[in-house]
Amino acid sequence: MPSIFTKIIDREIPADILHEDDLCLAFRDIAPKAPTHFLVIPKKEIVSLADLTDGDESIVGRCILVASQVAAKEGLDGGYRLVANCGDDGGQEVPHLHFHVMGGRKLTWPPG
Ligand code: IU
Repeated sequence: MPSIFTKIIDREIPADILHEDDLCLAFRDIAPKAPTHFLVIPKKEIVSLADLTDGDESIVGRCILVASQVAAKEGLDGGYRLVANCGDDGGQEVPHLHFHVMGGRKLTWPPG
């Protein structure tokens, strides 16, 4: 089942897109938890980290590289956090793999 993020990839619903390439998309989180909060998602419909296979290495690598590059463009010079929630216990709500990038304030650790 395509998730809402597939609709964002397909431009069926709007999003503030920060980066797009052949493998992934970065866009601002609709409910930001930090002054800067964006998501990086693979275009491939992968549900979560738990569903990755060997062939997905380049996709995940690109997503993390894009996270770093967009964070730099967003001016997150003081640092930021990269998070991927996985499954119910991990607090994942949208069943399409995504990496949160949050910054612009001092983040606490550990998360709840
Ligand atoms: P989670 O890791 O699955 O809990 O995070 C999903 C995120 O997707 C969450 O931060 C939402 O605010 C965000 N989001 C969004 O940016 N746009 C949407 O249309 C929907 C969720 I639905």
